[in-house]
Amino acid sequence: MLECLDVGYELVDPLADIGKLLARLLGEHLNPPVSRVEFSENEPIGTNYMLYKYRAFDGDRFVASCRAVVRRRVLEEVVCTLDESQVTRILGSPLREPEEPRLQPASTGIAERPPGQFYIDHFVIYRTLGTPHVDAGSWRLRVSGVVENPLELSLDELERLPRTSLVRDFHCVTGWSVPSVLWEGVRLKLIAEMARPREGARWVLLSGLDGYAAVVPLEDFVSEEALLVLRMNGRPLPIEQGFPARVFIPHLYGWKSVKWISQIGFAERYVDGYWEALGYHERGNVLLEERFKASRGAFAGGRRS
Ligand SMILES: Nc1nc2c(c(=O)[nH]1)N[C@H]1C(S)=C(S)[C@@H](COP(=O)(O)O)O[C@H]1N2
Ligand SMILES: [Mo]
Repeated sequence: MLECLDVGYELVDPLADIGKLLARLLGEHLNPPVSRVEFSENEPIGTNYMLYKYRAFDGDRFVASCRAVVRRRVLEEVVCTLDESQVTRILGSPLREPEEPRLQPASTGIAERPPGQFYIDHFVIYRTLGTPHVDAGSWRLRVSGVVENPLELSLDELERLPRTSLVRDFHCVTGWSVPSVLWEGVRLKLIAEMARPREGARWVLLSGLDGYAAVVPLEDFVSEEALLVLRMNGRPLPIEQGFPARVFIPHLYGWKSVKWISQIGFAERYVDGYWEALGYHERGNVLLEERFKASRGAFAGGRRS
């Protein structure tokens, strides 16, 4: 993984400029170097960002896939995934250990219509790693990490815990939102109270049966409206939407809403989940439009444009 945050590079011709920049960047950091960088596609992420995807080759050999985040003609972030033999991590200046993210103060409320989103009337189903096989009888939710009381809950046990329901919109980081979904489940705060995270716990890694994972700050995990969802719109979760249980935290983007949840791990240090490793934000607060990690540059003092 080659990761550059806070690039702050002004683009004249995005397609060509990013290609050249990637060729230079990969040339500096890879051996043997890259002989060719090819544009593959671009995709809007909300109404304010464009994501450009490239592939890099050494002759005919595929070397890396790269994602470049552009906001108003400024290149903000570059993440390249290299083949496993070459693992390099670059954050701002070369080869530093990933820092603990510094997060802006944020509220856990979600009253307004969030910036950069458009509303549609149905969910777009995502299953980046496929739909896992689920056996409700043997399924367990494991709660572990820096906790006093690790838990293992069956679906029956979960269903007997006190329920909460709320109507909240769902916001995917790519820009679509679904209004007024009825969510029903158990407060994540209750799960935390049962497991009792230790003093130093700061982050929670949520993992699904499909191998997908997302990370959230402890503070957001224990916020009043954060749910372990068992039912949506008055029905049990459809299999493709995470049966038997998924997470939903109304003020965070949808990629944090892990489906087919099977593990909740409390940790002292930040770790990337699936999309965070590809450049998406550590927290993903919807009202602050925390789509990409680069946005923390605004208060880390690194913005150059
Ligand atoms: N286990 C798992 N959870 C996941 C995903 C996934 O691929 N696997 N995709 C995430 C993303 S990016 C979004 S926007 C929502 C989409 O929820 P939906 O499939 O119910 O529309 O699920 C999230 N949870
Ligand atoms: Mo998403």
